[in-house]
Amino acid sequence: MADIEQARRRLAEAQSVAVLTGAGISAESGIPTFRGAGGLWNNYRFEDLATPEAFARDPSLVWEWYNWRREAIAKAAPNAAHKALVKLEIAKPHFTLITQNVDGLHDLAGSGRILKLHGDIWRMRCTTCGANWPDRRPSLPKLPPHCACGGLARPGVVWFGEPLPEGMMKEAEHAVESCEVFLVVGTSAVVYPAAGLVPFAKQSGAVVMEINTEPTAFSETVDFALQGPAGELLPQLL
Ligand code: BJW
Ligand code: ZN
Repeated sequence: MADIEQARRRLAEAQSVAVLTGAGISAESGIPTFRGAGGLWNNYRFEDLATPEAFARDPSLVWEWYNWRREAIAKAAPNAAHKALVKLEIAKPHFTLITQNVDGLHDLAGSGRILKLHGDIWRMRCTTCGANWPDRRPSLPKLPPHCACGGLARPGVVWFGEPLPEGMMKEAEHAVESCEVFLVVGTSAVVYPAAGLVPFAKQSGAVVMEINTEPTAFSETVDFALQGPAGELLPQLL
């Protein structure tokens, strides 16, 4: 409890804050995480579903999985943690939200600018002409979907082995380098380059606070490792 009180004070004093979120922030909205208890990768092999090779092999299988996830995500609403970050954004002169999540719950909560490092499940991209468009339909009527040009469409997300959206990591690094407090919420911090932002923040002199229900590889090295659900701890921290 003393820890959270001290963290709360440090956060209140900061003018410049950057936040990195992961699947854990949406767990309380009912969206499964990837790793840990109930994680998607316990039941599915990412090599079959979340790589460009998997999509080239079997686009329909990959799309069935993404369609199932779209249906589940469409039923979910932002929770107290997503909402707390909107309040934080309003309160701070300098604020950057960096997320690994593709679920769009930060948008629905009302966050302004979001650096979506791993893309957006509600966007599509054409594998032929490169067109890129939003599609909010919870369930797609015909799989696999196609572009107006006739090319095969893919989910607008970043799979293993693919580069992150152009320039986005640079923007994230810039925000992390110049923040006073770096808040890391609900990520196992094992997927790079996103995970590298945590040690980078420390090296750049930020106070690093982690909120997670479990210890992570970085819990020992951060300034505050707050253990508990984000939907409870984040509102307490503000
Ligand atoms: C709670 C909670 C509650 C629960 N409250 N907390 C060897 C070494 C280093 C790197 C590599 C390597 N081999 C390959 C790589 C690179 C690879 C990588 O990092 N692999 C590692 C896994 C080893 N990275 C990549 O391939 C990336 N690209 C890249 O490196 O490109 C280089 C390149 C350059 C130029 C040309 C070509 C290439 C891309 C990574 C893409 C990741 N994609 C996914 C899928 C996205 C689409 C989709 O959603 O389907 O992104 S994988 C998945 O993991 C998803 C997530 O964004 C990402 C991170 O997961 P996250 O958010 O941390 O979730 P979890 O589930 O892991 O953790 C949840 C946490 O919440 C847990 O800790 C819980 O305890 C906690 N929690 N409830 C608070 N209520
Ligand atoms: Zn096209």
